Amino acid sequence: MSRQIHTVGVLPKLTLRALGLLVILLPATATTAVAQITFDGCGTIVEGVECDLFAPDSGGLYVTGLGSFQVGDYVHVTGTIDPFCITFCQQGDGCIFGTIELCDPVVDVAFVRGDLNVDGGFDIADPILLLSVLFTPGTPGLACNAAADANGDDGIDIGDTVYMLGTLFTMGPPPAAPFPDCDTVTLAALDCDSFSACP
Ligand SMILES: [Ca+2]
Ligand SMILES: [Ca+2]
Repeated sequence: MSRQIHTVGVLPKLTLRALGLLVILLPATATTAVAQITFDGCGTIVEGVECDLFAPDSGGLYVTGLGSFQVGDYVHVTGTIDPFCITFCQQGDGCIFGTIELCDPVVDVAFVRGDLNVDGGFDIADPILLLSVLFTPGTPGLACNAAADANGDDGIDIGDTVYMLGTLFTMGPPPAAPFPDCDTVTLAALDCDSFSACP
C-alpha cells in the first residue's frame, strides 16, 4: 500500500478575536518554552465548523495539515501537540506538528494458538512443524504466524516448541488464548494471513 506523507502545520488564524490575540500574544509566546507533548496514534478526520479536524481514537480534536486527506479518512498522525496554538479553527484542543499518513487498518483474525498446520487439532505435528520452520531451510512459511506463538509472548522461537511439548506430554499449561477454541484477536507483533480451520 502506498502511503502519503505530509507535513502537519498550524493554519493562520483569521477571526477578529484571534487577530487581537495574535498582536498581543505572539511576541511573548515566541520566547516562551512550551512543554512538548508527543502524539502517535490513529484517528478519523472529521468536519468541524470552520475547518476539518483530526479526531484521535484516544479522544480530542486537533488542527493538523491534512494534505490530500478528507473527512472520513482513517489516518495515523505522529508529532508534537501544542495545546495553545492559534488557528482559524475555533474548535480543537490544539495543533499537532508532525506527519500524517494512512493508518494501517487493524486486522482481526480468528485462529487457534498452537495449531500451526491449521488442521483443526493440536498434536505433536504442530511443534514438529515449528521445528522445521525454524531450522530447516526451504520450509514454507506458515499461513498464520500468530498460531505458532504458543506461549503468547509475541515472538516465535524454540521456546514455543518447548512450550507445546510441555502441554502435550508433561501436563504443562495450555497455549495462550485463543485456545482451544477459535477466537478473534487483534494482532500486534505477529500476523495471520489466513486460518481456514476457523469460521
Ligand atoms: Ca494442528
Ligand atoms: Ca512465543
